[in-house]
Parts: sequence; C-alpha cells; structure tokens
Amino acid sequence: MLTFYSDAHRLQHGKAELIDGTLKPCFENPSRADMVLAEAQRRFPNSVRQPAEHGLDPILRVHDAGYVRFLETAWARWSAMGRDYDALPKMWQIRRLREAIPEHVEGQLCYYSMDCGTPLTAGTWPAIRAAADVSLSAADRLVAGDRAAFALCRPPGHHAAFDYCGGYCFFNNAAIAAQHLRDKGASRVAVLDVDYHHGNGTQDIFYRRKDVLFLSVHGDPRTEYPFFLGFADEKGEGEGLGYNFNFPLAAGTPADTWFAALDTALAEVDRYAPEALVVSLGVDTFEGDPISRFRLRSEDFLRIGERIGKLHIPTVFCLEGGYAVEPIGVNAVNVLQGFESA
Ligand code: 6XA
Ligand code: ZN
Repeated sequence: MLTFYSDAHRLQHGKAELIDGTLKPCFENPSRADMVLAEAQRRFPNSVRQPAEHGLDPILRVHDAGYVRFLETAWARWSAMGRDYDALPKMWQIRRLREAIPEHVEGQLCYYSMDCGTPLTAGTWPAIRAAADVSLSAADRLVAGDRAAFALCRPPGHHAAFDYCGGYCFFNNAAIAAQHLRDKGASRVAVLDVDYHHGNGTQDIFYRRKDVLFLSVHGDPRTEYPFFLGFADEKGEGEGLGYNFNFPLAAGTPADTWFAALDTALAEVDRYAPEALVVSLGVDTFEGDPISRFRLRSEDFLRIGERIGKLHIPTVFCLEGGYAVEPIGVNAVNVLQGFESA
C-alpha cells in the first residue's frame, strides 16, 4: 500500500504542554513521524508519495468556517502582540459563562481549545493543511481503486471536533478523509478508532449522521483523557442514533480483553457494510507508551491489521497517537503489514 507523507509536519513542533501541573516538552513531536516514515520505507520500498493540494473546501465540509479562519489567522495575531512563543489557552468557556466568541485572539484561543496541551505555533497552519492533504490524498487512492492507503499524518486529528482543537489535534484528518470518501461517491463510510484515547472529535462531527458510522475502543473516560466523552451510552442522536459505538476499557486492560472489544467493533462494521473504512490508527495502546495504559505488544499490532483486513473493505489508515518513539514505526507499520497479509 502507498504511504502519503509531507515534510511539512516538522513545522508543528510545540515547545511545551501542560502535564501534571508543569510545562513539559511535548510528547507529540516530529521524531514520531520520522520513525514511522523510516519503517514504512524499510518494509514497503518505493511506496512513499507526496500529498496533492486539495484546498480548504474538503476541510470546511467537517469544520466550522469560523474555527478554520481562527486557525489560519491566529499566529499572525498572536505574534503581532510581540509574542514569539507558542500560544496556549488559559481558560475555558465553562458552565454558565457566556458562549459568545471573544474578539481578542487570546479569548478566541480559549474559545476554540479543549485543553492546554495543544500548542498553536508559528508553523501550525501549514503543518495542519499538509496533514489534511495527506489524508485526502490517501482517500483518493481508494477512489482510484486501491485496497488501502496509509496517511502518515502529523499532527494527529481525532480530538479535533467541528469547532475546537485539543489533544495535539487541529484538523480531524480521519473525518476529513471519511467525508471526502462520501463526497466521492461512497454511500456509507465507517471510522474505526483504535487509539488509546477516545476520538471525541470524530464522534462530535458525525454524531447526528447515519452515513458515517463511528466506533472507538479506548481507555475509560472515567479515568482517562479526554474525560468528558467516550462513554458506552453515547449512541448517536437523531438520524445518527445507533451509528456511534464506544468501547471504553479500564486502564491496564490486557491484550486479550482489548481484542475482544475490537472484534465486537469489527462485527458492527461488518453489519454496517460500508463502502470504505477509515482507521484512526493510534499505537499508544502499546505497553511501553509513556502516557497511556493498555498493554499491547508489538506483535499484537500485526493481529490488529489482520483482523481489519479480513473485513475486505477498502481502508485508509490515518496515524493518530503513539509516544513510545523508538517502537512507534514498528508498531504502526505492523498494522499495515498485518492488513496486507490478510
Ligand atoms: C493530554 C493527553 C493527550 C492525548 C493525546 C492522544 N495531553 N490522543 O494521544 O490520542
Ligand atoms: Zn491517543
């Protein structure tokens, strides 16, 4: 399968995120993509392609225009105040505060952010545009008839909702790919999220729709980030009722229990019979991940790919989380190889 990749990901290199009460170097950094790219090149020689530019239209199919405009202009407005350091929000529009969008860039940053771990930097805009193009170009391969494609996206996307960023994510690359597949003719698309963290952004975007099925296997939000979404009783709304599936699992869950949840999710995908599948491929389910608490081993990632491949659905894999940098390439590419072997 082809891998889509852009060097522009390097432009997103936040200095620090708020962890345990202190600012620490971002776990989400360019070395992650370097490791995945090297392993993809090693195992699938001559398979790496540059993305094609798709413009803003496919992004605006799933994101609020005001939010997109904010992302486009935020750095210029922030740096115009003499600030040459990354932008992080410092408060939230919490219960009973006014929902009006502030005028000032600082207020807008708070309004459009979910957390304090998603630094907006000088290079965020070109990096997230490129990541969207990477996922769109991978989706284009399915439209052209390929069985699968890998979008080596950075920064990741699954926490980014219709109108907010969070969890290192700004544009929801997987949702953008899923919508693109719909717009190019697929009548039903499924998004399967296997990252350790619930894909709250993807759920948000498709929650009232039945043409895109969303399923997520993740750490239980009662104890795990993003805390405020990802519970099993979130089943969709309106037309979308019955088209959202969450499989929260306790921190520390061992591999066999995790695979049982995956199988239940895959059975739902099969029942839905989508014409295309987008996998939010986080590998922070790895036992050695520094910020997550599942216990998959590197060889387990081959099995994930095999099981997804057995569905025989054209599939785009979008890279999400995974912070054990040394093995991230092996773990992510194991999924792709398992898929190809199925
Ligand atoms: C809080 C943890 C962010 C989780 C990011 C992630 N800074 N999401 O891996 O999938
Ligand atoms: Zn994650």
